[in-house]
Amino acid sequence: MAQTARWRGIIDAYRSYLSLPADAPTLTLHEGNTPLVPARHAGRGADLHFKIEGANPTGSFKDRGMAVAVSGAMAEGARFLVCASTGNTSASAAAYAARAGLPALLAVPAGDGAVAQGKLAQALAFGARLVLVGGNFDQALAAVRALAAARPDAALVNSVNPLRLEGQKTGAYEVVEQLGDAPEWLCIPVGNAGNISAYWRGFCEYRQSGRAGRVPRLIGAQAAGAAPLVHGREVDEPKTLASAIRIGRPASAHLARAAVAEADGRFLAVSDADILEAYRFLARREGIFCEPASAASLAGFWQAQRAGLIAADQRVVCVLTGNGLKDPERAIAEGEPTVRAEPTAAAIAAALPPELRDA
Ligand code: AN7
Repeated sequence: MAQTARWRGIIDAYRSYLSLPADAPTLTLHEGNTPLVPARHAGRGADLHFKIEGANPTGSFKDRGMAVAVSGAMAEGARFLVCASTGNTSASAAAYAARAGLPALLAVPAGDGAVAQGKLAQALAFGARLVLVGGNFDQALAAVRALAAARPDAALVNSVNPLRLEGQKTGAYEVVEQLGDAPEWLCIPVGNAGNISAYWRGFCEYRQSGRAGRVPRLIGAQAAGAAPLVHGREVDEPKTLASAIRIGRPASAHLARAAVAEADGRFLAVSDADILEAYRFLARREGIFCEPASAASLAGFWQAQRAGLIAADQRVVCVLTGNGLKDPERAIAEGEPTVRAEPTAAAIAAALPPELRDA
């Protein structure tokens, strides 16, 4: 692995592995090189690790793909970036657009809770033009694809842009480098189905070049109300509290299906209750604050373990795709009630649980 002390992002580390035009600049916010943290309790007998993609510059894995896609857009001379998003793609596009000096046009679903607040805040902070579309993500994506097809001066930076998956496959490279080989299983949330396809490509490339001795089996975790790949048919009105993966017509469904078939993997539907249980467990028992969509990977792991698919001592990686701060409203809703107190030691100590009130 490129040395951590001089880490300068994924293009610097992996350019020769990326199908990026030779004249493309190295646009970077030093994304990648994220921690792989062993679970303390969540493994329940398995050798479980978390890939903390929330540690990326804008708080999600999208930065890996965006660095490459926006570098490519600069090489092409694009005049603006455009994307549809459930929030993280737009936050990342806005940041890299700012860095590149390009305008960003972001189409996100309108409506209460359609996009988590932190992601909207990021898009606005980075100065992007935010368009609230009267429809869901799938409709917004269809619209921006049409827009980009009619505008040769636009760079579409959704994961239908091949450079996005090129960047995102570096997550798999890092997992292999951090563990010394691929894990036996990789569990990952699936929305538009780009990231699972990118990880699979990364693992296959590392096995082919001899850097890895094996490829993992894949668990693609979808929210039960937005699980087209589990049920084999598109979902017109996807529903889940995990707004990042509220997607009914995944653009990379074909790639993801092929990946899971080759990997002898599974797509699993996890309920919102299971997602919340994993979300709370990660924060309260592991000290890891991810967003609800990311917790779907742990919920998927637990489901596969309960079903006997994953054996007791196997090595597993759950990709935690986004930072918990992306969705502050969910965190606050799930928190313990707050209490008010006068500014005295006794009043504040009274908030301790009964068994801790006396020294
Ligand atoms: C935290 O931002 O689709 O299956 O528009 O934000 O590659 O889509 C986000 C997806 C998982 C699913 N976890 O990845 C968007 C968007 C988080 C995400 C996914 C997303 P894909």
